[in-house]
Amino acid sequence: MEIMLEEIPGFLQSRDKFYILTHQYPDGDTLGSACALAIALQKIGKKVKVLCNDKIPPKYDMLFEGVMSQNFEPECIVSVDVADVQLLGSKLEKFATKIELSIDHHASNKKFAMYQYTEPGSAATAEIIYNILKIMKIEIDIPLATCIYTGISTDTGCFRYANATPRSYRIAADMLEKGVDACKINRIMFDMKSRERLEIERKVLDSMEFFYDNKCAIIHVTQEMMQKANATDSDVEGLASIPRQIEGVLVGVTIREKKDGSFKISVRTDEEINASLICEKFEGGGHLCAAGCSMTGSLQEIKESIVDAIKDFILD
Ligand SMILES: [Mn+2]
Repeated sequence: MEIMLEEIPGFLQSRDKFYILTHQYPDGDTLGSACALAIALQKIGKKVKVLCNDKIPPKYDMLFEGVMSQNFEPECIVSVDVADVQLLGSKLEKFATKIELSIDHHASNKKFAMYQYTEPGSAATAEIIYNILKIMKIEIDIPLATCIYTGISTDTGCFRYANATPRSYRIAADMLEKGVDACKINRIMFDMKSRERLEIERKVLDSMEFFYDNKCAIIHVTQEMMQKANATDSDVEGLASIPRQIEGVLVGVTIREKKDGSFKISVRTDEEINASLICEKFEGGGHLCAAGCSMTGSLQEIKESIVDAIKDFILD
């Protein structure tokens, strides 16, 4: 059932031992939100553990600086920024039916938790966490501010995407006033690249194909390409933004082969085309300009189905 934002503090206060679940292929928002909530709950004497299916990429280490690592049996399981239990990944799927509270900003959220709070107007789940901390009157120190700022800046592409609202900027400004080193965070999140990342980018650019009068660009990354570039999952994060950078491209698609041989599709669009509707054709979803889905089959078959699905959106 739905829960109101104002009810969340009472919910959290009435429980003591929390597991906070993040989504697989973690990003700055799921980890920033989870760590911010963990630090806040620790401040009021709760036991908290942040869990993720995947190994945390080193660039996010700073988010965990204020989070204690401890072992205990949970009394309450919370998920943050997780739109669907399938996104928990195989290591966390055992918790799928036990999630008591889900806090999320994806309009496509599958409402799997006992108590669900979804705010699609929020650019990042971290904005919702910020509002919860405000109601709880928790003092925002630098470790907390770092988590919140990182969540908002990463989900808005450093405040460049259409999802960034005046509120996103206001919360970020508040975090700057709390002493957060935004310049350092932005450099780590947006400028820094590993050598492996550059190698995989080189291969991915080679894979690019254009359709519909160059209005649609598709790139792919296979496990074989990743092996040749010695790239890990974190090295391929954010590749989805590449096709849409090209002048005249309205729909950018990234097809990424997962370890199990299935494919993850990321669609990025201009505001005039709804990325979420394209992905819903393949049982996925997301936001207006950024959405995703999963598919199985050969790379060529998948590419053909997607190109076909996009046709109605591009040619009208
Ligand atoms: Mn998010």
